[in-house]
Amino acid sequence: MYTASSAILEALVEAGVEYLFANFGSDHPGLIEAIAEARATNRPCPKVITSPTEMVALSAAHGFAQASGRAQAVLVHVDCGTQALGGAVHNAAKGRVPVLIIAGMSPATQEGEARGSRNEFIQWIQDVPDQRGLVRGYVRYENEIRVGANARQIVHRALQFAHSAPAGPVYLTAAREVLEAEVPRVRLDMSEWRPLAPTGLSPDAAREIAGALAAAEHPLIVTSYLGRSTDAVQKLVSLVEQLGIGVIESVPNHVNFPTTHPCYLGVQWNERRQNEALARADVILVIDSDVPWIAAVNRPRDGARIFHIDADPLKEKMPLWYIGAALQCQADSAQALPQIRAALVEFDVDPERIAKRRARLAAGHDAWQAGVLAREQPREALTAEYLVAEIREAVGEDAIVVSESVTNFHVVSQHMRRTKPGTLFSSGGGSLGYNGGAAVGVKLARPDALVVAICGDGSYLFSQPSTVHWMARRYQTPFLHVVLNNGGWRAPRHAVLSVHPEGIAAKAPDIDIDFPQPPDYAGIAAAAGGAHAERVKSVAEVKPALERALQAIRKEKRAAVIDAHVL
Ligand SMILES: Cc1ncc(C[n+]2csc(CCOP(=O)(O)OP(=O)(O)O)c2C)c(N)n1
Ligand SMILES: [Mg+2]
Repeated sequence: MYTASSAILEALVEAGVEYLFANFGSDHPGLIEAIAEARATNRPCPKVITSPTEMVALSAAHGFAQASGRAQAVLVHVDCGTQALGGAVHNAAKGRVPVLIIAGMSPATQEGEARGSRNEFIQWIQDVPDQRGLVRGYVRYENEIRVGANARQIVHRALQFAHSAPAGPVYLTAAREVLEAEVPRVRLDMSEWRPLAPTGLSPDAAREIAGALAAAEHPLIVTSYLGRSTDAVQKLVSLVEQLGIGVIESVPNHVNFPTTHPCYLGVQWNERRQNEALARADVILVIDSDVPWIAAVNRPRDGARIFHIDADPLKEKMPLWYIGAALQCQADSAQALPQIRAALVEFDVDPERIAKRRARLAAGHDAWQAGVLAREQPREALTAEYLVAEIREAVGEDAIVVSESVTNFHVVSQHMRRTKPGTLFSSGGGSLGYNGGAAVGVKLARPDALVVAICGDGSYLFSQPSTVHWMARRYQTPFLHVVLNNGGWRAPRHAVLSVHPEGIAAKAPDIDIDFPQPPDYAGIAAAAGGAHAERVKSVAEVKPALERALQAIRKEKRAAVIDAHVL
């Protein structure tokens, strides 16, 4: 039997989707039957990863796509399962991560008119006016597969959107009868379903930006997610070296530039102080960034010329956004950067001036590096800086780190000191709970890599660790999970202090954000997935705990959780 469900599975296989992160329900008999049939008849089918909660399913697909560049599929149950994806939809959208989400819908008939017609009470309860509206504000494309006959084409159209810049999640639904419908098998030529070809700069724009960078006294590049493309990182290094341009990362969610490079001037986050390099710069190229600076506390100097290149320069889904750019261009950074270099031939670039710039940048880089080194020295109490530096030394430069470290976001960015693109990710969004699922997804995409998730204690609970560690054992994706346990939620305290520094809350003994009786974080993972569990409270305990944890991962293929009590 070849049904619309068989066609959907076939489309996923021919599009290179390896995994279906699935949370099944009464809307899925057609798909479950088609999967069983594919297995029984040795037809190719994506591997099903049973996901006990939807948020973890989508976070895993998010991590997989970050590590591989490829969308996977997430299957959820009608409106309820869609809602249970929760903030993971926000994260995939904000992170511009390709993923295909498929949900069933309540059957459209109630008297047995077609196979799949309603036969359970819940199908009246789960019939809602606008199921797709639940995610419409977040997805790149959404549609209902209304007839089975073109289900395969619709899957490919959805994936085309998911992978075309700016990439993002897409959402398809289908009623139960449609998923059950027998359909003819169509012939498709996959070369007709490729994502949009990447775009470059117009020649005029390339010339204008090249001229400004060449003539600048203190040129600066600010980026957050250029590192989605390894190729772009290499091209950024070439441009920066040629001209002697400083680079800062602003809330990076990728490795955008080797942090040990002499032109690297560090990372900024929510610090409430002016970044010196930003204040000094006379020409600034913002390339692939959502928040290049926070103007109320940290901004370019008056008169600085700002250029902006981005896959999504208008920030189409952000109601408020502007950075005072003289020129904004929609382009792929890996295309745009060599165009700027090529355009430089038209301008006189004084080699002496470039040499001076390089020397000044190297001095700035050394000063930044010295600060990082000083902050990670051991102190009496266990600091996040020291812990992260020890993790860095223990896991090496090829380990892939996912970070959801909230008020320690910048600590992980700085002290992991990544050098290679694709070795550090954060969600790109603001809905906590990405970390554990993402680690499982990264490990599926890169089975040979050592995967490390570093998260806050609050974020650990948000990530549904019982689901995460059940999946980690079930699907053999052991990873190191480090909880930066600072006794609860520090971020809301920072927020209230920033708005009411002298307020009553600032002096109140309890503002309901501490976890005075914390759960046994590592024990949750041990109970749910047999993870190796460690708790460290002092500097001396860190190294041996990391060694034991890595041993458990490498030798016993078990995940390991370190509950680290940090300042
Ligand atoms: C889903 C979701 N709920 C609530 C918040 C608001 N929020 C932002 S930071 C934070 C606390 C995070 O705690 P933790 O992970 O321990 O990091 P810390 O602030 O202690 O560094 C909360 C609740 C959020 N961002 N996402
Ligand atoms: Mg915390």
